[in-house]
Amino acid sequence: MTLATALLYLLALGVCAAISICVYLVVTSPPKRVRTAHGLTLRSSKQDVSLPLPDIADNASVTLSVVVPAYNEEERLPLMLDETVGFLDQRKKSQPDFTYEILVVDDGSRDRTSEMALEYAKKHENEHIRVLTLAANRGKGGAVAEGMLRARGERLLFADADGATKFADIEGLESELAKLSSDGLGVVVGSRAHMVRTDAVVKRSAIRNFLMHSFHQLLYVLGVREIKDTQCGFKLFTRSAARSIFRNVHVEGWIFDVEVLLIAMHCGIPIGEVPVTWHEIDGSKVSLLRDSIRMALDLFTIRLNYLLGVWAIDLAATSKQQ
Ligand SMILES: Nc1nc2c(ncn2[C@@H]2O[C@H](COP(=O)(O)OP(=O)(O)OP(=O)(O)O)[C@@H](O)[C@H]2O)c(=O)[nH]1
Ligand SMILES: *[C@@H]1O[C@H](CO)[C@@H](O)[C@H](O)[C@H]1NC(C)=O
Ligand SMILES: [Mg+2]
Repeated sequence: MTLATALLYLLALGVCAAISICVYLVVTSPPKRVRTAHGLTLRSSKQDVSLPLPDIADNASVTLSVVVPAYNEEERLPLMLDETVGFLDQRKKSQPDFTYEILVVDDGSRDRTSEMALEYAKKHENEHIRVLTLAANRGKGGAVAEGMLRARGERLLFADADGATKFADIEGLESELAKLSSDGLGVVVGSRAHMVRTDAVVKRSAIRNFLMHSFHQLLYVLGVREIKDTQCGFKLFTRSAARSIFRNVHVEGWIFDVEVLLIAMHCGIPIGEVPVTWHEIDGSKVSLLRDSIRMALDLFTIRLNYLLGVWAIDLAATSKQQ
């Protein structure tokens, strides 16, 4: 066997391997969820019974919804709620028309996250806090999507339960959204890109920073180029944008933010990015190695499925009437 034939065999082997990996990723990728009320309970501190579930297709009935995905967050959540409620009650005082809801989405926690949130609401006599409990754990993407589809706001923010972002930074997102949204469509994402040269990032472990840079390279190759920080847990949507996007998502894990942005781009929804204050909070639930591999595979899955047309964006689901 000559060197040339050996190389040819090797090449053929490589192509076969690549094709098998692609087929595997497409075959094992999640279908779009059929959204039902099954396994969802919505409660406030007032009633013990489950409230009727609102639908993102309905008209808004509050000004702002804050959706908080929470998985085993009984320890970190109260502090986040203090800050959020403090800010929003203050705004309510200065703007009598302003109304809000905080929708804590308990992602099938094994601790007392839901009970904690309800007790918090009762103790502070806050009727704006609602708790949506998912029967089983779905991942951050699943929790955010279910929350968005059951929220009532004209505008909808999702914010991490650890309170890593200073809540007052929502003002920057709101003014950017007011500027860029057209036809009621718009998304503004919080960004930590300005912090890359600061201690918060430099002091992180080398492996973490290496993974962060690789992730950015991968995103660039996959076509997400305008947005510097896709993963920040602080994103604001108009109601129409949330309706278009969250009825079309497939991915429920950590990488869901990328699919959210890809759908927004596909639908021609304007996207803005605004710097936010961010402090690393202890108790992160991300496992570096396992979640990095998962995220890289999911990225390819997303790209392949849209490329091959296996996942299609249902534009009818994005229209208002329905
Ligand atoms: N780990 C995990 N978090 C979830 C899940 N569902 C929802 N979340 C929420 O996702 C948010 C982000 O979690 P963090 O552990 O702070 O992770 P992170 O902020 O992406 O990562 P760090 O930069 O390490 O803080 C929190 O509000 C979690 O409660 C889940 O299934 N697993
Ligand atoms: C929702 O709002 C639109 C426009 O403001 C209005 O025409 C429609 O009747 C409203 N629908 C309901 C169910 O209130
Ligand atoms: Mg965090």
